[in-house]
Amino acid sequence: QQSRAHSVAVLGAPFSRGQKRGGVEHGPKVIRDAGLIERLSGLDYSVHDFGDLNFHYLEKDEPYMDVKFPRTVGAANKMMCGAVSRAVGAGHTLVMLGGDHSLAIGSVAGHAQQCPDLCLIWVDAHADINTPMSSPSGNLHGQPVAFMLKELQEKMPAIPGFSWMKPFLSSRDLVYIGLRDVDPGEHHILKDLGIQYFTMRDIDRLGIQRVMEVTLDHLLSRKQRPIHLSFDVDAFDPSLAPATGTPVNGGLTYREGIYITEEIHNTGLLSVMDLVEVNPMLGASPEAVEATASLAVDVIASCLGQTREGARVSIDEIPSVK
Ligand code: EXY
Ligand code: MN
Ligand code: MN
Ligand code: MN
Repeated sequence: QQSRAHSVAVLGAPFSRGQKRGGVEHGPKVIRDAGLIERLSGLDYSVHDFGDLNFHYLEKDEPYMDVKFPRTVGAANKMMCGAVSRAVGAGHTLVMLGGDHSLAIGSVAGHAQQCPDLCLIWVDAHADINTPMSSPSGNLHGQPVAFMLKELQEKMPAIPGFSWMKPFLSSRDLVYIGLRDVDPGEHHILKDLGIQYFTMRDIDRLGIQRVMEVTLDHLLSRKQRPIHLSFDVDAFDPSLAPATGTPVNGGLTYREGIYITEEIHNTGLLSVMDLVEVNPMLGASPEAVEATASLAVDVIASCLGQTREGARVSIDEIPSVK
């Protein structure tokens, strides 16, 4: 039996200003509608649904250089940071439901306030490590990791809306899994900082078992510490997760995705997870949206101990004939 917190908090983050497509703010609702709370309760947790954060979209929020909605995204993340910090401080394992991936800035920052020695596993088709200068789009959901890393401090301009935070993560405390759409500037940063990453090609070569072994060894061999998992649903192949804003062919299979989360659960160290970029307005059909949301629920349940072997909730003996 893995040691685990018996209290899970769920926090919805209906926010979309980190990118330009509408609909991702409805992610929390469709993931809840797919049965998240019931699934987690069935895993024997006491589940605290904290509801949704109430974000404010500023009416006047001019781009800074090319960065879109900087003050709105900055304020949302400040709120996120406080909420995550309080939940972790109160002893919950936290599940954050996005919303777009810019929200990870506040989620990881809030987690780090309580757990300064945390490590970060980023499962995504994208590296989300553009700086405002390297970004091809100006969208902040492609930049959250750049805000976190101490090593990039000098490459980051002072973006309005972000004066509340300072970079807090070392590049050696981060591992990427699932990459297959990395911009030139991002590739340069990954190489320059020596960040550990596994592209889909690496998963093809090594297999997901070896990828997870190296990932956990890289992050945990020096010391056991809290894990933050930031899971972008677009890491999955678009055939499995069609309802998302930036799909990229050739993604994770269902089994690879679930193996990743099972291994993370088995460490007993998962402390906060984000599940982001589910956009119900982009599914081609209601079935496509339901498939994506239901996949999100499977990922979260697996992170929290649902096994393919069964035996999660133990019984004492074979039921007797009545
Ligand atoms: N790399 C591209 C950009 O920075 O605009 C695309 C980023 C998509 C980010 C999605 C959420 O993971
Ligand atoms: Mn167990
Ligand atoms: Mn992402
Ligand atoms: Mn992505």
